[in-house]
Amino acid sequence: MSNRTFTMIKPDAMKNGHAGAIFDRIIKEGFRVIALKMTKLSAEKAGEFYAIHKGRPFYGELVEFMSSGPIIAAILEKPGAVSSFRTLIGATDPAKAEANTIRKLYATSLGENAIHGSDSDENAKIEGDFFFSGLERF
Ligand code: 3AN
Repeated sequence: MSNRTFTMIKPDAMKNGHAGAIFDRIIKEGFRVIALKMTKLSAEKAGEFYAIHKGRPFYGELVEFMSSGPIIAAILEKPGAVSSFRTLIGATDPAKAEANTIRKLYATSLGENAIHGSDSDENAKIEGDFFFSGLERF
């Protein structure tokens, strides 16, 4: 079990002014920030990041949304980071997310759901490497 995960605060949460509150919550839940940046994905880069979903009916919509505005990307550290962070963000569909999870509090809809969290240690490494070089990690 690795102790790192990768997250993005998505364009809906950025646009709706929730980034500060979300980040504050993440820190209060005991995650240490290893790497952090605000950036904007091109449609091509968003497509690459979500390549696993290519062919799904929502892929085009997802790529369009994720390249629609800035995001904040981060690598976070905590024991059992991947599962602990997935619990903190809640279910993909905010309507089904547990009370007080980040998606329940801040997500707009199933497609525009405020925050990403890696679903495995393997993907956490792939996703962190997608955004950050060694020089950007602390
Ligand atoms: P999660 O982000 O909870 O791991 P995934 O990996 O199944 O969920 O989906 C990646 C992203 O694709 C979701 N965060 C959401 O924005 C979008 N998505 C997933 N399922 C749907 C769906 N049925 N309709 C629209 N968008 C979806």
